This record gives sequence, C-alpha cells and structure tokens, in this order.
Amino acid sequence: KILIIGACGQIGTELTRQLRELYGVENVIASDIRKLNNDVVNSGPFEVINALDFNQIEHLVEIHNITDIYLMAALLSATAEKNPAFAWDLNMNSLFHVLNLAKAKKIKKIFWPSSIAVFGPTTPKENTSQYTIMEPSTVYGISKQSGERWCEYYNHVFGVDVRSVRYPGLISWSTPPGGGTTDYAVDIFHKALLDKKYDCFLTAQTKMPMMYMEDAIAATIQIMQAPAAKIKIRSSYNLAAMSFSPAEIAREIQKHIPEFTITYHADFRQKIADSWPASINDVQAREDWGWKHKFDLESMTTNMLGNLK
Ligand code: VAH
Repeated sequence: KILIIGACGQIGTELTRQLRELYGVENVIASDIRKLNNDVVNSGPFEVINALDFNQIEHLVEIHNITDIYLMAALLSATAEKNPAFAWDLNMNSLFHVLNLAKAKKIKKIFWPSSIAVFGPTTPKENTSQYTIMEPSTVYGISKQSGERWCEYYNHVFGVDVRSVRYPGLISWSTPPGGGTTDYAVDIFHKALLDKKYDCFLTAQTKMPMMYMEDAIAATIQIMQAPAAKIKIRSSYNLAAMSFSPAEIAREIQKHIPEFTITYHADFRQKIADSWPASINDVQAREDWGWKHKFDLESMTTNMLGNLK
C-alpha cells in the first residue's frame, strides 16, 4: 500500500491519479496539509497530514499498512528564498521522518524528489553530468543537496530503499505549480490562451531544463518499479527531456497562436534561474533503469494547448 504526502501539489495530483489507476484506488492513500475539494480528495482515501509531524505519519503508516511512501511535500525555490528557516525545516525534517520510518523497518520503499537546483553557479552549464561541481546557492537547492546526501547515507548505512530523481522544471495543465522559478513555463500557456500576451519574470535567453508532467510521472513510477539492484545511484538521478528559454517557448506557442506576444521583466527569480544548468546529461538513468522521455518542446506545446482549451 502507498502513501503520498503532498498529494494535492503539482506533481502529487498527477501521481495520485496514475498510482490509483495502476494499483487500485483503495491501495493509494493521498494526504496533504489541507483537504481541498478536488479530484485527489474525492476519488479515493484521503488524510489530512502535517509532513513535519512524525507521529501523524507513523500513525497513518500503521493504520493503513503502508509499505511505500512518496514524499512530495516541499517548499519550492522562490518561496524558500522568502522563508529560508521554514523551507529548511519542512524540506529536511519531512525527509528524516520518512527515512527513519524505513530505517525502523516500518515501511519498505521511499520516493523522494530532488531537483536540478542541487547544482549552482560554479557547475558547468551545458550537458551537466551526474557527478560534477555542486555548490547550490539557493535555500531550496541546499535542502535538496543535503537531502540527497542523507538518502545515500541511509541507503548505504541502514539499507533503506530510497529512490530519487532530479526533476527539471515541470510543465503540467491540470494543477498549477506553486512557488518555483520554472513556473513561468506553465503560466505562459494560461496567459497565451486568455490574454494573448505574457509578461515573463525571467529574461528572454534564460535557458533551463524542463519536462512535461506525463514524462515526470512515468519516470517516477518507473524508478519505483525497477528491481532494487538496478538503482545504482542512491542520492538522486539526473533526468532530462528538453531545454528551452522563454523566447524559444514563446516562439513555439506563436506557431499555434500567431498573435501571442511576450515581454520580459526579470525579478528576484532571475538570479535563481541563472544559478542552474541550462541542460542536463541523464545517461545513468537511461542506462540503469531504462529512462526514455516522450515529449519535446513541440509535442509538449501542442498537448498543453490542446488540454487547456
Ligand atoms: C523550482 N520547479 O522552480 C522547481 C524546481 C527545477 C526547479 O525544482 O523551484
């Protein structure tokens, strides 16, 4: 049985839907800090949970006989810069709670998301490899980098089966993102359809690694289903699909909506974006557990616009 913590977020919503389809509604317990009136809550078992409360998580694990936890609760990069202490508390201690449950053999398997934010301004920007300089300069990146180290430690020292990928910016149509630097790549579609114009908070040439949600969910389920022996990296795997700048995605949208225009007014998020890689080398994920992406900029744009309409 599966517990998803942070099931109402951008990734959690899609993940819950997919896991319920795969393993049956009754076997996937969704949980979040509040009970919204949405699909996740209405389509199956749902519990209100505070990811910072170890006893609450432990209680849910016991009453539902949970074996696998997907920990999707976190503060993202832009929000974390505004509230560093809380970001550190939430992003780190929720992870420790879940790792410690596995160490105590109360659960069997963990999925924990990392991010390309583990890289920093001193990291080589193009085709960034799995093993390279990692000096993250954001609170969010520091928490993800530390989390990765702890995941590997718990695996090596305590035998905890924890699996992780470094998600790039994720683009989805059904649930909005919250508080990330890559969020522009979702907003731009909504504004293109509604207003035919978008004012971007990053500069035109800010290229970042991105992925369509369908691919991100596929990767998540794939790494969790792989035999343990295939997961050779226990910190977190580089994962890639496409890379583009605001100017490039705008041009792609203009192929569908010719009158669409974009303007640029960089804010504090520019510095965050500038500290991250532009493209990612994910050869290990492809070799170790067979990762393959489906969507590129062109097919993602067509799919996004089709679904939002
Ligand atoms: C953020 N989307 O912008 C997240 C992320 C690749 C970055 O993890 O904060």
